[in-house]
Amino acid sequence: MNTEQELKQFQERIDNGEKIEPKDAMPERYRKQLIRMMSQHAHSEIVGMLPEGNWITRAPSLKRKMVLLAKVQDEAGHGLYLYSATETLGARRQDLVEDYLYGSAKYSSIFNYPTLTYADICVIGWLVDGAAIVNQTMLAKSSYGPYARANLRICKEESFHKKQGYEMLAKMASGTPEQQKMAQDAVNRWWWPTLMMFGPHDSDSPNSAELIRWGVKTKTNDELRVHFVDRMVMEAEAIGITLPDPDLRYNEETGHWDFGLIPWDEFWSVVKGDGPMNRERIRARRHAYEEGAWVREAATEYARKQRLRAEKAS
Ligand code: BYC
Repeated sequence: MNTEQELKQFQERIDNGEKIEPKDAMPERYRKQLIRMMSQHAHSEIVGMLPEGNWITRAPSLKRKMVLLAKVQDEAGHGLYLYSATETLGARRQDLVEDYLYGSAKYSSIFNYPTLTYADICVIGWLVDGAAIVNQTMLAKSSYGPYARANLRICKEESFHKKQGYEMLAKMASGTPEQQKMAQDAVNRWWWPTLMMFGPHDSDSPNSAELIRWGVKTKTNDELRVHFVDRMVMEAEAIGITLPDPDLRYNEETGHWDFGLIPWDEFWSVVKGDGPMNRERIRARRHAYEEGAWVREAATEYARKQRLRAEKAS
């Protein structure tokens, strides 16, 4: 698809709110942008299992252990839907995975921070999954059908993730002075990195304009961030948590909460690989990938034999 006329027809389909499906004609750049963004999303879900997985054996009760185990398994499922959805664009999963393990593909900055106490698990559920819901509810309206449908399903599960985190945090915030301190400390550490999840300011976001024109994103990074802060201010107040931003103020004119300067130097340093846990996360994922090679080989061989058997029988 290259001619002016074809590009115009494609844009008309987008503007009419039609979904683009895998076998439809699409500009090469649209396909490339989707592969970049969807695979980054898939890698994030998989890397995102590490900070919480670290606490499964130390969850404070059987109930909390079961909830955390279920949540971490859900994240694996999200990664798998998203890799499958990316494969509908002609990408090979192995290439995508190897590009982030040994190449330059990105994953969400948020997973490069450590989980120091159990309160971090509560805060990941509340803030990180809360931010993911805001971002992915928008992506569930994306112009690319498989990505939109994957996000719809993911959001249903994220909603349980956020609720369990908020419920635990509310309990901790009304517990002993020590528990209250732990809860507040975790919020203080995760607040700014969570705001960074939405990406750079719109003025520094090279991809946003194109993605919005093609309906892949339907809201900008800043619009989503403002929406998220508005929701979190109320939720924090309801459980007696203070958000660590002295500049947080309600703006009567805009009807939104204004907030302070995001530490962008920290964001870019994490994105470039120099965050507190970047090396550790990549090391853990490489180890799992390399140690799991025999499982992939066995599954491929099993599938080949099944196919041969089915062909002989038909
Ligand atoms: N971290 O032009 P921009 C979860 C990069 S997991 C790292 O604004 P775009 C969960 C960006 O890639 C859900 N990199 O980009 C799992 C670009 O670089 P490249 C995670 C970032 O695409 C387990 C450059 O900066 N969610 O919920 O328009 C447990 C310029 O940015 C980040 C997703 O992955 C970042 N935060 O917008 C718990 C959502 N931000 O690629 C929870 C899907 C920006 O040009 N992705 N960069 O080299 C998106 O919505 C969009 O891709 C972004 C960025 C908003 C992230």
